[in-house]
Amino acid sequence: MTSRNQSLFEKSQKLIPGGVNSPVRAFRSVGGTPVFFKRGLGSKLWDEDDKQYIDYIGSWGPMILGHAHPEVINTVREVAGNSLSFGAPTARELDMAEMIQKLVPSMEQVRLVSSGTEATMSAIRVARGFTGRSKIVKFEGCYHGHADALLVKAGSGLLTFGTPSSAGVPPEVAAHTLTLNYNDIEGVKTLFNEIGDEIACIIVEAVAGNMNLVTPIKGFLETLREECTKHGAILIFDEVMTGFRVALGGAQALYNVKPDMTTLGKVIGGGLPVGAFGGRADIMQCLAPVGPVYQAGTLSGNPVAVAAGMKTLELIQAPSFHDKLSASTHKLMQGLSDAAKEAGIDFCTQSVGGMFGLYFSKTVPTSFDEIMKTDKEAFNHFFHFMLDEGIYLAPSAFEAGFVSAAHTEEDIAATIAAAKKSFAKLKA
Ligand code: KE4
Repeated sequence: MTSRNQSLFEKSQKLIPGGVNSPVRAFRSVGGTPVFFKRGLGSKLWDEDDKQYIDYIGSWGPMILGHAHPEVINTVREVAGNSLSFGAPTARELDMAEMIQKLVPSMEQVRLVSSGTEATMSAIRVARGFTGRSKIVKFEGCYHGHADALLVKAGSGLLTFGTPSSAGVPPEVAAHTLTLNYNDIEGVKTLFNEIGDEIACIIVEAVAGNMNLVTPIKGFLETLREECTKHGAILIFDEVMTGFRVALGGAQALYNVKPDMTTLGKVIGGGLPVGAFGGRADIMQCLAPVGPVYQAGTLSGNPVAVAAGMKTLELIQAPSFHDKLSASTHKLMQGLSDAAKEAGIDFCTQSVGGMFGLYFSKTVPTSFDEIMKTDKEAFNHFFHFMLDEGIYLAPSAFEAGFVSAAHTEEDIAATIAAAKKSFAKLKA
């Protein structure tokens, strides 16, 4: 009997490319039919066939409180009644700017946008406008949204002039993007020794979550800071995923490295479209209408989205919120690792705050190359076995997972029990 998911997917592919509004949702990496959801509450989701799942994607990070948190929903209901948008300044945007500065002190000035992509695209433009330089540096395996300059993949080797990893990106645009290997401290030093004074900025996921989870090795972030300072380049921490997730103050608080600029998204909107970029006031003063770098947005600072974000940021400041989130995430990781060990499967895990990585490999990867050597096929089978058990993991071996404050001890236990069954099927 065709499920509603299948019939919806067949229809949606006729009107929406790949049947989805964002590629990773299409299950192309893991195969099978994507799940169409209609309702979420706390840690749970229900699909169009009324099947229940424990959700470990949380909309790719925003749902840190869990789905349909009553206080967030009530706030949205209240604010929406006063109009959905003005296209003019509101006091609430000032409240959000003050909240961001309180939680991320390096963001002396901030501008709100409507997505992480807008935030990183704008931050790059400001860095180029402030320095007068064109070259930017990113790291292979890091994803910063789909702005042209950032859809660039390295060739082989430590240093390469970028070639586009997407059609439609002119080679002339990609040529300004240099790509290094994440955690390659010597590669960073070599590049800056050679052309440091031509580099406008480095943009980096201070904890990488878009090649699966890869954490910075000791000295990596510090080296980026030192080299940027020495050569007058701007250090941008893309904390769209890590902001308010790995710690209340983000990765920069966790690792005590201060970037010149930071980009935010996801949690900051609580599930509604909010992004932000900001940093040193002298840099941000380059922005129109004060300075020569143009950037704009009809719905930037949208009152309803900002209200949802403000309520979310308020609630995650509850006493020991992040300690509890880290503890439940760690407990899940430990349980999954133990289950794999019992089954004799090469599998390991790691977590940072409320985000985690699952790896079908003997050791935790610390680089893109090591990630690419993990057993993708084993992950894909595991993903589907877990999905059958009602556990919704990221549909790709190259994504991080997310736990919310709504995940209970029972959820963690049920997930570990489902993993035991799934590992047994893998062994069979
Ligand atoms: P958005 O434009 O999707 O709001 O943000 C782009 C972005 C920027 N920076 C980082 C570190 C990010 O992780 C993202 C988006 N993350 C992906 C998950 N891997 C979003 C999911 C999707 O593309 O559908």
